[in-house]
This record gives sequence, C-alpha cells and structure tokens, in this order.
Amino acid sequence: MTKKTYLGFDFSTQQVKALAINDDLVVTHEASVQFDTDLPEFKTEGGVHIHNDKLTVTAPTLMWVKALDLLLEKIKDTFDFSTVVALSGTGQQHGSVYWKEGALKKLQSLNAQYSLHDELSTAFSVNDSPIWMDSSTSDICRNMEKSVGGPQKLADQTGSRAYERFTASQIAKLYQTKPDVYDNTERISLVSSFAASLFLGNYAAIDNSDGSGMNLLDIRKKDWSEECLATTATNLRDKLGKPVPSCSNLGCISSYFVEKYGFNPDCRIIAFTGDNPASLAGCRLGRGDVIISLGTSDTFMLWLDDPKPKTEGHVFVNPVDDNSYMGLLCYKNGSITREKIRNSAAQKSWSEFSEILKHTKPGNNGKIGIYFDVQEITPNAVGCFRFNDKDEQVASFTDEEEVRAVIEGQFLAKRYHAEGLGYSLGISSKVLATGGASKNPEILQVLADVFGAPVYTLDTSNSACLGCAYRAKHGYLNGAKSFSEVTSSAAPYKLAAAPNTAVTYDIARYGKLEAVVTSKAN
Ligand code: 5FX
Repeated sequence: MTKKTYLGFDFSTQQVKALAINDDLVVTHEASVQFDTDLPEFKTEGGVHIHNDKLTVTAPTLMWVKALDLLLEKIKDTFDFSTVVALSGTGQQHGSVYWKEGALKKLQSLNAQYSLHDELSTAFSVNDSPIWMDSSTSDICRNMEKSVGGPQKLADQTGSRAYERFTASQIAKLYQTKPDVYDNTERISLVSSFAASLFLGNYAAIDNSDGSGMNLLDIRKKDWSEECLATTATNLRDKLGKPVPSCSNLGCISSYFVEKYGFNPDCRIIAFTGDNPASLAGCRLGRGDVIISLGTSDTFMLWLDDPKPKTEGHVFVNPVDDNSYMGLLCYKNGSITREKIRNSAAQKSWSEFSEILKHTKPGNNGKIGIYFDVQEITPNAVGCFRFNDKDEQVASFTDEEEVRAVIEGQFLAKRYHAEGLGYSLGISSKVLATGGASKNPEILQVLADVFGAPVYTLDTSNSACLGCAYRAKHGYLNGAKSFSEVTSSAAPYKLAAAPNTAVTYDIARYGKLEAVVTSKAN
C-alpha cells in the first residue's frame, strides 16, 4: 500500500466526529454527526437527557451507535477507507456503557447487511448511559471515601477524591438500585472503550488514562484497586476487563467494517481514551508543559512525572507515555470573573483592561487579589479577598491594582495548584494557551511572567479528535518512536509572549494567602 492514512474519532457530549490525517499528519477529511439535529428521534438537548431530579443526566447508548452508522455513511463517498492503517478515538470522560449478557457474541458476529444500530438494538442492559454531567451520587461518593480511609486516601490511590461524575459511584448506583440489571451485565465500558469495541467487534480494554477517571484504577499499579472494586459492587473486576496502556494495539478491525465500508482487514484499532487525555495528545503536550484553556471557566492540564494527588484536581495516567501522568484542574472563576473586574475597574472595555495591564508593574507592588466571584472548586471557597504587601487583608484596591490583581491572582493559583500536584517547571517548559482570553496579548504576557515560561497559542477546536489520529499513528508504529517523535512534523505553535526574566513571583506566598481564604470560607 502506498498511501497510509490514520483516523481519529471523537464521541463527545453533543456530536460524533471523525478526522483523517495522512502520513505527514496533514488533516485530509473531517465529518461530524450532531445528536440533537441529525438524530432528533432520541430527543436530546445538547446530546443529553436531564432527568426530573435535575441531578441525573444520561444519554441513549443506541444514539451513539446510530451516530456512528450515519457518520460512516456520510464519509464513505469521499474517503477511501482501505487506506486507513490504524484508527483510534476518544469519548467524553466518565460516562459508562452496560453490555447485556450475551452481547459479546453479537458483537463478534455483526452482519454487514444491517446497520450497527439494528444489530446492537438489544445489546445493552442499560439503555441510558450515565454521563459526566450526572451529579446524583453524592451519598455514594462520601461512603466510598469513608470506606477507604478518607478523600485523600482515595486520591492517593486513584488520582482523585470521589466525584459524582466518576464511574465508580455510577456503577455503585446501578448495583444498589437495580441489582438484577447489574447482574445481567456482561461487561462495563467507558464511552471510549465502548466506541473502540464497535470497531474491534469484541470488548475493547479500558485504557489507563481514561480508566483514571473512574475512582477505581490504582494509577501507580495500573490495575483495578481491590479496595475500590470492593466498595463499588461485586464481581466488578470481571465486568471491567484488564486495563491497558493508552497506546495499545487492540487488534484488527471487525470484518463488519471491511465488508460494509471497504476497510483494510489489517487496519489496527489503537485503544480509545478520554477527551481530556486526547486533547493533551492533540496539543502535543510534552514533558514540563502546561495547557491553559481560558474560557467561561478555566481548565488547566499539565504533564506530571511524580504526581502528588490532592483532594482538588485530578491525576490521570498520561495518554502518550504510560510511565508519566497528567494533571487536570478546573476553575469555575474564569472569564466570568475577569469580565466582572473589567466592568467594575476598566469601564467595561477590554482595551482599557489591556492598557492597564500594559502600564502597571508585574508583581503589583506586592498586592495580591483572590477573586472567587462564584463558588470555586479549586479550592472550595467563595468571596473576593485582597491583601497588601504585608499580607494584611484590605477592603479595596485602586482600579489599576484590581485589574492586575485578578489576572495575576488567577495565574498564581494555577501555578500553585500545579506545583501542589507535583508539577515542576523545566528549562524548556512551554505554556500553551487556548480559549477566548488567549486572544489578549497583555493577559498572555502576565501568564508568561507568572510561569516564567514562553506562552504559545494554539487552535484546539479539534484537538481531541486530532490527538487520536496522532495516537493511531503512534500506536501503529508500536513503540518504534515516542509520541513526540511521531508528532514532531505537525504545524508549529505560535509564540505569543516571552517571559520577562527580571520578574519573579512568590508562589509559596500566594499559597499561604489562599489558605487564609479557604479557612475563612469554610
Ligand atoms: C472531565 O473530568 C469532565 O468531566 C469533562 O471534561 C468531560 O470529560 C467532558 F466530556
């Protein structure tokens, strides 16, 4: 075969997407199916059903299957599937799929004359998959933490304290409320490994990175934690299968796709992973690098070698290097809070806000502000707090101090929590910035100064899907090259700000002030 291509699939909350790259990593094809509009019969809003209690959130499992039928039908006239040597994919993290007793047999003998949707119409023991937006399992979470010795103990093992959206509490809910359905379940997949199973025509293993979002995987042993399994449900190890490194080659594509779409029978299926890990791959995050997404809320991902899980944030096994880790931190007070200060201190104008950042001094003459306009999750606190250069709390700042304080405070918090999770800045560390506020050069200058590292901007609109096409190539090469070697020819990032070397920030001081704030708030 002369021409090689790689496919990445993304089973996200609102759509299923596919993207093809050639051997030079250039994107050649893209297509998507939107759940709400392309599959109106499932009556979803934003791809989900929010139940009457407002806490339970699910998505119809068969909708995802039907979306794949539609997507492949859409692509087949313009794309030659026989060129695909490997494919991989991603799914929204934490969501779970329950295969009914006997489903494996069906999966192994799919008939290409029918759609996947028809073939698998009775394959699931639970028709509505719980997804990451569900928050109905608080009591189960608290019990789970208690039974392993507290939230920090659970985080030490699994990378996170118990979260409602994480899969263990969702499995426990099914086990406790519908024991017959649980017993009638042959296999439990994550959204990612469920999607991989469709292509494999067999149950696909859960990968270590997405598996870290379950409160079940011992992230150091890379095996299910006996203690966590026992607090969740009986016979769970068998229903989960054995977890594998995220770059694993799971086998060749099911004959269903060879017959129906003309795939090459040798096309490899590389383990699918979660959307955040896949984004890390798509952004080509390397050792010592961080990605900051500056949106309504801010998300922060980092490469970790020696993780120190905390009760805030998450540690996952790294999707591109099974011996490393990644950190994920979410901040509710992102743009919402920046905009509030822009309105009160910069005449509602981003250009005025930028002007202030341009002509005020880095370090803000020792003034630090911590603005949790809405209840923050990292850390769990609310309220606005201002400190002078002697660490004394003050009632107000001047407008100029306030503007600099909100931006410096938000970035100091990110660096402080990153270091808390075990992150250390290396000599070649990069900060990759995305999201709305990454278009503002003055904000990015503060980011470069606080991290003491160059800031690059990148377009992440397709990063999870693209990351999986890259991962497909990495997996196809089967360890012959590292992920960074495989992706070295991808388009370079754009340098947006270089750090001002005359400036240093006292991260430990910020930590002490945040501790004051949290003790007041709780
Ligand atoms: C991460 O922990 C999340 O819950 C979300 O980012 C989901 O992965 C979105 F799909």
